[in-house]
Amino acid sequence: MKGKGIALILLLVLCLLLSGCAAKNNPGAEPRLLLGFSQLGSESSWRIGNTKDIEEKAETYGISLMMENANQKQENQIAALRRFIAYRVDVIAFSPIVEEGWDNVLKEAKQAGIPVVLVDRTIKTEEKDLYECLIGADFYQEGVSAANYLLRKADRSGKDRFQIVEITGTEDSTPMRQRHAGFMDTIAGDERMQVLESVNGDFLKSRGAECMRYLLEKYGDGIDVIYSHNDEMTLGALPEIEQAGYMPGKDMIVISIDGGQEAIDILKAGKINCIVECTPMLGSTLMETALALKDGKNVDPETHPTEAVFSDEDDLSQIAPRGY
Ligand code: GZL
Repeated sequence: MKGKGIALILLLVLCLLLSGCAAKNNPGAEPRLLLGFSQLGSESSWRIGNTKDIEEKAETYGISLMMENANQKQENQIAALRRFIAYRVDVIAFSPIVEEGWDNVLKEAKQAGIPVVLVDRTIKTEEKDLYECLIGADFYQEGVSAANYLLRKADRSGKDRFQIVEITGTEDSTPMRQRHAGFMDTIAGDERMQVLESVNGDFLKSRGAECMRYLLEKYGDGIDVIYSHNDEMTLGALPEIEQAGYMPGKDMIVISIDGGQEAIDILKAGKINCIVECTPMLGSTLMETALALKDGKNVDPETHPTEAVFSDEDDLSQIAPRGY
């Protein structure tokens, strides 16, 4: 009996805390719904901007948000989803760190009758109807855009050989798989393009530096192009290129993805040649989708934000402040 009493008290405390949260989000009125969101981590400026946008938009839309940060661990995300199910939230949303391994917990959400929204990244599953929709970038297109920039630059240069190194994001994540595929499919068949090696930087600045050090030691001035799957790893790689005696953006073409303020400023300084935008501002679409699902409305299976490409082909003075 004693254990049950403690559990009841804890649940009561949690409800009081959440109602306080609801009051903050939407003073004077009941929250419109309770959204459980599992964020995968805080590995990059992109991720931090994404988290901030989701928190701000929950407040704007009067939605009570239970957010849990998984610190880059899939098991933490699965545990968070189970807590959301136990708490009987109205809608579950999460950004899956990798594509595989979600079937069991998503079947539990389905059995509990709680709709699930994928944010930013997707999952691979043989099961049907484990989630309602995906809100996130078209990463394959981002890879295509990166490669198309390189092909245009190659055409202008008149050179007949471009040796490429690739620093990839988190293994088996959607952006890593699709940014790689989009880029490689686009350069395939162009005899000028030769990929020397792809190494995994896990979307982290420190790992981007390690990868670049390794690649410079192995290939040195044989490197003509660095294709990096996110700005964080690019920011780690640039000092390594300079310490090895090369000028990034001049001696080596640097292509990156995300488009946060720090990287855009370095693009303007000429040390990065091209940044493919990947917006983290997915909060409004997520809140509108959650409200539609709560009301039993149909939602689009996939929503891809419109994204730009910023490069040394453009007038970079026109780029508005990035907000992440
Ligand atoms: C892309 C997102 C990626 C970013 C990285 O939508 O999943 O994860 O490109 C982040 O910066 O780590």
